[in-house]
Formats: sequence, structure tokens, C-alpha cells
Amino acid sequence: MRLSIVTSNPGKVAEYQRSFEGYGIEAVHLREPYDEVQSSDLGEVVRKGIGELRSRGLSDFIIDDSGLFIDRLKGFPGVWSAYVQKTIGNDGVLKLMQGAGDRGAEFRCCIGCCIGGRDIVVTGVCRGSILEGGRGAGGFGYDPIFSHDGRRSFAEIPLDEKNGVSHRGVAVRMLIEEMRDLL
Ligand code: ITT
Repeated sequence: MRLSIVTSNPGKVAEYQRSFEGYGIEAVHLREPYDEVQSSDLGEVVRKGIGELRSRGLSDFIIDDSGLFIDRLKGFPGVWSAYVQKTIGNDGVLKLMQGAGDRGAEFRCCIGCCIGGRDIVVTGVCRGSILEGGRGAGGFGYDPIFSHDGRRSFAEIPLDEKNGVSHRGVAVRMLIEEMRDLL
């Protein structure tokens, strides 16, 4: 089976390719822009995205809307994660968190999959914390400042280990469960 990963983010594609390897699914990168509506709900963004791409005749694809939700900042940057990453970046988020006692945060990943005329939407969550400083050269986006175990950042652990615990890894396993009759 072949699934197009519709995203502008090659880091996501690498994670999907590795996750799907063991299931006989070939994940190919497709850069096909779609309108990411402004919403407080990742699921709504994904459902609208699926509808738009399907109306252009696309099938057998995945879209992924993710975000970092920081407890102390009442869920910020959340649905604005892409904008915040592009503007103030990890250093800006670390500044907002300077001196914060509560460093709890979670990554959320909402996957929308359109396959065989069926839509599947699943959301994976990974709890962790915001480190005091950025660490590591792997991964992408907020990976250097997020840790799932309070010790190592997502940018310091191998891709397989990130997939094993991450929001995206959790969502992929939920998706595989939903697609079981197609595999
Ligand atoms: P597409 O919408 O084109 O898929 P994007 O990078 O804009 O790509 P999102 O809107 O889903 O993706 O992501 C919001 C931000 O969160 C963006 O800056 C990402 O780099 C970051 N992000 C998403 N998943 C992440 C992960 O697993 N680790 C670190 N940062 C992540």
C-alpha cells in the first residue's frame, strides 16, 4: 500500500516512513498546499483539510496537524505552534518559561487519513516537560526543548525511540488499528 504524506515538513515524513516500514506501507512525500483553517481544535483543521484535498481528487493520503501545549502558558503555543516556531522560535519559548516552576507540557498530533474512500481521524498525545535550554541536533521544530523523560530532549534520542513514545507514534498506532482490515 502507498500513502502520500501531504506536508511541507520533511521531518514528519521521515517519522512516518520509519513507522510504516513494518506494516508494508510505502509513505511518499507530497507537497500539496491546503488551507489550514484557524481553529482551536486540531481535529477541525484536519477534517477541513481532508475535505479540501479530496475535492481536488486526491486519495490515499495523510495530513498531520500538530502542536506543543504548555501548561504554564495555558496551552500556548498550541494551535499557533507553527507561527510561534517561525517567529520567536525555541529561544522565545524558553524566555517565556524562564523561572517557571511548572514546566509540564504535551505534544499533540492529529492525523487525518483518507483511504479507500474512508476518512480516519486520530489524535495522539505525549506528556513531558520543557527543558531549561535547547539540547540536541536531531528531530525538528520544538524537539530540542521538549523532553518526555525529564532528562533527554526529543532532539537527543534516536528517531525509533521518538516514534516509540511520541504524539505522532501514538497516533500512527491508533491509525494502524483503525486500518487493520485494509492491511
Ligand atoms: P505541515 O502543516 O505542512 O504539515 P508544519 O511544520 O507547519 O507542517 P504543524 O502545523 O503540524 O506542521 O506543526 C506546528 C509546529 O509544531 C511546527 O513548527 C512544527 O515544526 C512543530 N512540530 C510538529 N510536530 C513536532 C514534533 O514531533 N517535534 C517537534 N516539533 C513539532
